[in-house]
Amino acid sequence: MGNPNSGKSSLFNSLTGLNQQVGNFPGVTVDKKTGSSSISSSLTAEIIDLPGSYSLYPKRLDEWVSYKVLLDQDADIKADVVVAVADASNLKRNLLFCTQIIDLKVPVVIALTMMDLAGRKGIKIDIGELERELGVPVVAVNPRKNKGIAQLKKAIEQTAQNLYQIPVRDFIDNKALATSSIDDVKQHFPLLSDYAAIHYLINHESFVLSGDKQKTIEAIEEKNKFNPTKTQAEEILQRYGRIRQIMQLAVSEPDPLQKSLFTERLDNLLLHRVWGYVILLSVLFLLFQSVFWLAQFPMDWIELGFAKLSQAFAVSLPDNRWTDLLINGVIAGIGGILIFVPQIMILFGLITLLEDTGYMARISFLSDRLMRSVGLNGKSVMPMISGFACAVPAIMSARNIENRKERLLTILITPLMSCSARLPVYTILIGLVIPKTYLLGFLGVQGLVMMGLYLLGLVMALIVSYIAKWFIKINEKSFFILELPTYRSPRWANVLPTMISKARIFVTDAGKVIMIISLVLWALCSFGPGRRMEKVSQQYELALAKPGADSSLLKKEYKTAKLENSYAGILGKTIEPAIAPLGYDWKIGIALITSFAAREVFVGTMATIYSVGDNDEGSLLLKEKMKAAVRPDGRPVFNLASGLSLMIFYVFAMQCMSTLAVVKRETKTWKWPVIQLIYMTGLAYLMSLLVYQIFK
Ligand SMILES: Nc1nc2c(ncn2[C@@H]2O[C@H](COP(=O)(O)OP(=O)(O)OP(=O)(O)O)[C@@H](O)[C@H]2O)c(=O)[nH]1
Ligand SMILES: [Mg+2]
Repeated sequence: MGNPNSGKSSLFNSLTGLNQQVGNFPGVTVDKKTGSSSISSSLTAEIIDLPGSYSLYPKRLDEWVSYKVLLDQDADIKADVVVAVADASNLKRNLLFCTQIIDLKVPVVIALTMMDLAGRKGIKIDIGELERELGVPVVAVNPRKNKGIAQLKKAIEQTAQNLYQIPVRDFIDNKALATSSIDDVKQHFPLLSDYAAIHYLINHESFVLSGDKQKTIEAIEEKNKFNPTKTQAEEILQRYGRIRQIMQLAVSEPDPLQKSLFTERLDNLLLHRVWGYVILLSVLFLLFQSVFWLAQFPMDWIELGFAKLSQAFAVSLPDNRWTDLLINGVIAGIGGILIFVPQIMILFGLITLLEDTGYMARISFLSDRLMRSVGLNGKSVMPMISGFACAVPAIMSARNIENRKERLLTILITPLMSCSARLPVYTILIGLVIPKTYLLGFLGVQGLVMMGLYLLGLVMALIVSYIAKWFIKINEKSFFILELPTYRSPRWANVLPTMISKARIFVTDAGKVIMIISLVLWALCSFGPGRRMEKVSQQYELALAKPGADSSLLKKEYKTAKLENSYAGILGKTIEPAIAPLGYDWKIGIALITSFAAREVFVGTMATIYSVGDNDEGSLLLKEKMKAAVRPDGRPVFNLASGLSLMIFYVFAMQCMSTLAVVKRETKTWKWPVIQLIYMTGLAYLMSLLVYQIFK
């Protein structure tokens, strides 16, 4: 446990060897995460990483997670030892939470992180003295460098074996706060400490207690006229009084005015009222340009590699159904997934850099005013930016927004941010219909369009929020308090593993879905209702058998006819009337249906549809195949109008089951995911219609 951004997850990773997400931003962890660590040769511990909290007065959802564990209200977790992580460079504030935990009379070890930063600030901490004052073991650690971990494990082991006495004296005068109430509560709950009893009085409604016990506590409150607000305020005052004494004894701090820190000097520029925004925009611009530009090389290699591979198989294997399945089902599917790995890795590498240095928190700060004007909060920025990666974790990270209305709005608009699953769709369509030219010699038009699509999602998110805020009736006071972390050099050793792990998640999670859908699709494209397929094959076999027939043309027609009469074709044809006004034909219709569960399936579907029954002729590259596709009247299927319309559709449409599921989980009702599905799909349809009709 500990304050946000104090290094808990880093320590968790050091102890367990796992790779829990770490970032220089308060509120990275929003749920509990478990791992195991061998503490000594005879003791293995289950370590639980928890969300950060500033005090034992939980407001945000993620703070409740930790609070429940500490007060023994979590059904799954009973903590034997609490490791309270305290940021040594902000010790005073961190001690508030630490002393609260100690007063609960649970076994505690304090892990002091950021000693290096404290040293740089000129802060000197007498650890022995601090230990004496707090009455619990204190160990200096640096989880970034794996320092002090052995000592910490030792302290954990000894605490678990009860080698330390739990301090008897409280840091505050609990009795003075609520004398008779505490005694009354303890009559019914004899095992509680005085301080825990106060928390029973304040928060018992959220505890798992029988109806009788609830009534008992309420009666006690009533009888003693217990005033929670006053008690809290009084407690904080007393605690800070005591912490001041401890600090005087154990810590020497230089005059804060004397030394202006690197972070402060940098913030003068990066948070400047003009330059701050100029720099912010340039950073974002560079981010997207590099994603597009850097990734294009490995993407070309992967695409070509797969094309070569399927060609090799086509030549060497017998021409039958199974070869077709291998080449056009399996290989097309895998290739369709792997090609996006470079872009995903580069995007995440760069975002990790921004998070690690601490600049991400500044982005929140800079954009709070804009966010506020549309009903959001500076803290909505972090979920929105994570939304560029994937809406699922992004929506969960909205838990650290205090205000319920702002949190709900953030959840509603986050899926409009272009997630990594849309990237494949954008990439292939841009490559298809946007010329590869440069403005002023260096601004790539394709890159600009890509950035435009991302911006479009972002701007629409703000507009939707502005409109939706009038319809959501929750009245709560809103505020924006965000701790600006100190700038740190990124952990380079962490950037590559993060990139790899994101790629792996994409390949395995999305990959599974894409693979399965590709295989199902291959079957749907290859088979059809018996009679219809038979009729088609009879008709073409006859025509082909005729002497002097143009066999290559006939063969092509035959293939198209087979696809049209397959199950997939029939499905696509059925919805064609609805999507024709958007410029889509029935083949795209099939892709819209299959990608309903997950957007990234679009490209795999295209790959399958355009290659079924097509092993040896024409170009190998999907892009070329799509480029060559024509409508019955001879016009190309993918031109500027239909390409743009399709891109716009994917910017807005809610094509993701996982997102709907997580929104249901976070809002605890089906109402919001349903609203989201309807408004996003409606928006997508209207905007694509508009774009197609304009560019047609
Ligand atoms: N200089 C320095 N940086 C550290 C140390 N420990 C952790 N960090 C950095 O502090 C930042 C926050 O670390 P996290 O482990 O994500 O913090 P957390 O407590 O889990 O944060 P939340 O999940 O947001 O509550 C990261 O950038 C770490 O690399 C340390 O001892 N010294
Ligand atoms: Mg964390």
